Amino acid sequence: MKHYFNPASRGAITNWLLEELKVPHERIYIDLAASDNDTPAFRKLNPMGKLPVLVDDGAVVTEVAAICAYLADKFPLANLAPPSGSTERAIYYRYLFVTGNTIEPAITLYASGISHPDPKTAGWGDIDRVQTTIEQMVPKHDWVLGAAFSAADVVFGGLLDSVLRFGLVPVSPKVGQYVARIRNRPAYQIAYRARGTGS
Ligand SMILES: N[C@@H](CCC(=O)N[C@@H](CS)C(=O)NCC(=O)O)C(=O)O
Repeated sequence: MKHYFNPASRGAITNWLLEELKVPHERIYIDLAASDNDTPAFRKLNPMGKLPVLVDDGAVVTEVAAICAYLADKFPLANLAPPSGSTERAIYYRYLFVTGNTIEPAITLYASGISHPDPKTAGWGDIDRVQTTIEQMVPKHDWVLGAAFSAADVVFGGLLDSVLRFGLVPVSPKVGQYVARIRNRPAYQIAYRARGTGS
């Protein structure tokens, strides 16, 4: 299994999931400043030229949520994904998909000082609705599925961790406390120790 990664990219989130799972894999460092992601070989893997990318048994998986969901299912002993067809699985999917489809685009635009001219048509709506959604979806205690930590916390919590780190939008103390719980996880701390070192 190959993980194309840079610690200063969203690959830090998939790296954290790999650390939660403790599965052996080959880490391939992609230097974005040196345009390693612009090479024909890399573009063949991911025409978007973006990190992270996971290659496993000939399957190329891109997108943070897809990689995390795939790995959580592939290594069930770690209990990072609820059973298929369960109520918990429904909630789990919601967190996996809302993060990249809805929360991230709205926050990215907002942080760039742009508002979409037609938020009713744009799938991610507007920043006010997204902030309300974050506030409602962040758990008061524990994790998004209750006592059981899951890959949904890595995806959803991983984005909120970046939102706080870069001060992208104001958040409530409840969100801050959830991110503090995320940052307290041993696997998070090991994964993020690599951040900025290029290792
Ligand atoms: N939607 C993608 C976003 C990936 C992404 O934007 N990665 C950035 C780094 S954080 C990247 O590789 N940028 C390099 C580029 O666009 O040239 C995902 O969830 O994986």
